[in-house]
Amino acid sequence: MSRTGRVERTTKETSVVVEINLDGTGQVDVATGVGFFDHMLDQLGRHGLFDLTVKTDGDLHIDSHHTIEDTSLALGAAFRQALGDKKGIVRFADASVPLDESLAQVTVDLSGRPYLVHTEPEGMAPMIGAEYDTTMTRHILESFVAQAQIALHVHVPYGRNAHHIVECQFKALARALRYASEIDPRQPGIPSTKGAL
Ligand SMILES: [Mn+2]
Repeated sequence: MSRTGRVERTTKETSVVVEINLDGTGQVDVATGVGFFDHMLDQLGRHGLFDLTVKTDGDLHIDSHHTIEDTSLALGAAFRQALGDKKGIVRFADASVPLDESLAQVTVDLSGRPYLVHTEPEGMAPMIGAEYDTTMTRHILESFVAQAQIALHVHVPYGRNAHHIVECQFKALARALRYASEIDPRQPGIPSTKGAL
């Protein structure tokens, strides 16, 4: 049974295509037009061992907001689709990933209910490169969570460099999503006393 998702999302602001294979090897082909965001999606696929294709054609003449937000919504929807009925999955996972002076701690429940808790150090640099507004990190996570329908807690208890602070979050997110979505050989059914997730 292949655990894959494919989502096409087109509005007057953006056109997005996302394909994901949860049981991949980290093959990533990403082009959103926003370099730093591509770098983050690359981390997500590589460290999640997801095969991930993302193509976004967005209204970058305005700014990168719609491009980043809509890509994140489509990615969340594709992830949800790939999980299918969630039979046999581990469901809960956490991962801590340092990047030099910064640390990210991510905990996830593939619960069927969207909820985000997110904290970052105060006083981050407002931009990474010319196109990535650092307040977008929370917006990416909110958008992903809304469509993936997961509970996601992301904390950066300390860090200084904005690039490091954001990148360690995507690496830890990748690892936590990988472990939570893996098949648990001891757990044949849907891991919920409700019988559904
Ligand atoms: Mn928005």
